Amino acid sequence: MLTPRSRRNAAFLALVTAAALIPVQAHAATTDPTATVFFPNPVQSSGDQSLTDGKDRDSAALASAYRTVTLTDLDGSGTLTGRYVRVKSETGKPVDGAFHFRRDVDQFEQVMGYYWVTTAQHYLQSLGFGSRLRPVNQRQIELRINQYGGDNSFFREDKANITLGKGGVDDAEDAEVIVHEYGHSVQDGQVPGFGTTLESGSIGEAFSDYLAVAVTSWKTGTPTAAPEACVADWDAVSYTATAPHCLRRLDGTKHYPEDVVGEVHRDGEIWSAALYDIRGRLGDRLASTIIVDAQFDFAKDTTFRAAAEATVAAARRHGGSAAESAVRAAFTARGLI
Ligand SMILES: [Ca+2]
Ligand SMILES: [Ca+2]
Ligand SMILES: [Ca+2]
Ligand SMILES: [Zn+2]
Repeated sequence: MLTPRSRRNAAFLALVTAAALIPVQAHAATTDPTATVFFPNPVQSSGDQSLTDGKDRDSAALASAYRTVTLTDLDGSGTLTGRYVRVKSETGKPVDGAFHFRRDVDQFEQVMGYYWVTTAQHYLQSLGFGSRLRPVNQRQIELRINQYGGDNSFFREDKANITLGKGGVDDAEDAEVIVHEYGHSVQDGQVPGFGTTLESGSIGEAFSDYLAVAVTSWKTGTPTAAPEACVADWDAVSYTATAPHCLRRLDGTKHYPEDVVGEVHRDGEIWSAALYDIRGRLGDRLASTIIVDAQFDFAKDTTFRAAAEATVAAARRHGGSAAESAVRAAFTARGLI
């Protein structure tokens, strides 16, 4: 029997129950927001090597390069703050609640930075890092877009953070530049302070180029209109005269030691060609699993030879003797073992 008091309590409880349900329903109805990005960059997606920066102007020729995607892992604040990256812009207003911009608006690069860093982390997780394998760089990094005058982006090892500049084509308009910088963060996450010498620094540049291609091919499909081995096809239109426009390539013919010139990006092409060869022999998934897992065993001042041996050992762990011989053959072909 319900007394007036218990009837009131029942009514109150019903209200409480309803109130408690509302946020749950609202939360369930909330979907991750959509955003506009390049996928991964206009030259790679269109194959049009004649596209130019045009001083950051948007144009009809670029219309087909935009793609609607979903932003995941956001903290719900409306800003580009999420599990794996927090975007801090030093140019333009910070993004707040809306994520659809074109390239002539500064917020476009902020959205690109958020989306592609998060995508790169998802790629690593898709290989099993953070589940069947140990996590790789599962921390919130900071990504800055600034007016740094030179055409360069860089990784600040003291903070594991990324700065993307705006020289030529804005660096963050090319997913491969973003993921390249994230590659340095990944290596720092695995071996703090990694890359203190010419050879270890070259491995850093090489792995970052490799990751840029692996992540973008994983997300957007193997390019059909541009060479897959070409890194930063869009950013490179500002500083390369010949097509295809590439910052660097993963399929060069450099050989150790006679092609060493003493500069990390150029010498890195010896290492990145070996990584790309491994990927060609074993497929993306096994190759990247081996390559990334091996890096946990690198000294921060590793030599090419020691790193190659660690990668061969990782190949044996993950793919047995067949993978081991494939990886050894790729390094042997470059003179690295
Ligand atoms: Ca721009
Ligand atoms: Ca640039
Ligand atoms: Ca590319
Ligand atoms: Zn780099």
